[in-house]
Amino acid sequence: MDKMFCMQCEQTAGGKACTNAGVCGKSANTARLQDELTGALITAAKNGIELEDTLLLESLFSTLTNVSFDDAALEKQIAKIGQPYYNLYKVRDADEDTRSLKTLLLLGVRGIAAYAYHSLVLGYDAADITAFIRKALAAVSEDSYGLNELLPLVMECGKVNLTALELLDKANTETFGNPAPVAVSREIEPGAFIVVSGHDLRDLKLLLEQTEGRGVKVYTHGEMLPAHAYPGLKKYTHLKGSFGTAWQNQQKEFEGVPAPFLFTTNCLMPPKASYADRVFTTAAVSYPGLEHIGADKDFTPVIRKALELGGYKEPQGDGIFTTGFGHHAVLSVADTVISAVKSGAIKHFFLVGGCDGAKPGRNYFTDFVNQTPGDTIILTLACGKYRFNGLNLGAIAGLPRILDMGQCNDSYSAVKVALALAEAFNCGVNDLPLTFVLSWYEQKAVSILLSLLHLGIKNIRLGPSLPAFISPNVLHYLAENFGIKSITTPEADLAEILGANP
Ligand code: SF4
Ligand code: SF3
Repeated sequence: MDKMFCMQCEQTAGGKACTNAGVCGKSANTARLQDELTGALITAAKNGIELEDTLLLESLFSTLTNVSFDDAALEKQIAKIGQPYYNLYKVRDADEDTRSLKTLLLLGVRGIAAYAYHSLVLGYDAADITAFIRKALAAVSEDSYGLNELLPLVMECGKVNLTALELLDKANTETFGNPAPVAVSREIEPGAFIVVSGHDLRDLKLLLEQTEGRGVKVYTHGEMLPAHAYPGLKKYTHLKGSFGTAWQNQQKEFEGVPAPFLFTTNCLMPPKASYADRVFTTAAVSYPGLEHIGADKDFTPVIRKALELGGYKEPQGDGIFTTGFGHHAVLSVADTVISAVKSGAIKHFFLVGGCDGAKPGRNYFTDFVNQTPGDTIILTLACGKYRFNGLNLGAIAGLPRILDMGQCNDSYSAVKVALALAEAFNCGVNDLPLTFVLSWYEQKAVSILLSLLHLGIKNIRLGPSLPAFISPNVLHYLAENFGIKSITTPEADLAEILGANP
């Protein structure tokens, strides 16, 4: 018998499932506990027991890839729920299409939970969203459910995720202001500093408050880069710049750095012994042996560690990353964009974004962007942007050709811009010269993909490989109805896209 069964992310073993240990570093025991936690949530939902929203969302968040590796923390969470667990092996033993759709629903719900969690901590009520999560969790346990019952739920999952993204956009912009384009320095100045990773802007804000006047600078890592664009965060002069690149490079990039790292969400990789003493976690992120900052958000241990390590003596690194092109910034120059399209200065838009990962096939996204013609604009978001956000591809109509719209959490911006363009040109989104070329890795990408399908967006290209949990019939359905396809080569894909939409 397999020691575990997990197929939820793109790097799953052999493109099928991790059955012995996770490629991500998750042990079989952790995988079992995450199944039990999910199973306990399913039982509660099935029996109409309304768990508190925070408990529900945080529990689901801790089952996302690269969030919790901590058996004791998971056991504690299971105890808080206090329900017998529904055995997820029942889903795995179902026919392949039922299994595929139930998995899609469950993973989509995990993604939604992550987004709703960030809104909830900023004081935004997510009750409509958690009501759907409960309904979806209960549906996973319905043995009689097949294609007819599950497909509509999977589509509804995309709709609800869009609501969650819209709520998060409201929560972030009302709390921290509208992001504005900004050039973020990649130089690390001498002196004590903290590197903060993940997606949670509230955690960053609290850390900035607690470090103010303490002689400790703060640098963002990975998905935290777009935080520099928010007036409510940028105003802290000790929020200095950006450290490193995407999550999968952390074991290399963290080595020998004289500063602590704080993970507010995914993607945490098992830390190497050489730097484990300086990695801190908070919220749903947890790893055995690492110091965890609790709900009181007292970051004193992190600050103490920064002062103790002292930082670099000389400046390190150079260059910039540009970010902050959220819907507010892009739509404020909508007239310029529209006339550039009308005059032929902009021929095509590509949304190239999503999650990054370690597979060599991900060079596709770098090559693709490098090969896009000079009269095209690349919108990007999430950590997949690190494949090309260091490139200088010039500008059109005063806009850089690569526009970073933010985190995966800011996907609502891309949707809003696409809908506004469609309205301006009086056509449907699918009639726009706009193509989605998405990379996926974990479950938040699954929920975003479902949102794009809910909006009826067609011909999305997905890579580097298709999810292992999509059965041939479900894939056929997605290809027939939405024209979803796998990426091939940048040359062939570009020729096809631009040939079809000159
Ligand atoms: Fe494997 Fe991904 Fe699951 Fe980790 S999260 S165990 S790598 S499928
Ligand atoms: Fe990245 Fe983990 Fe998905 Fe927010 S940080 S996008 S992978």
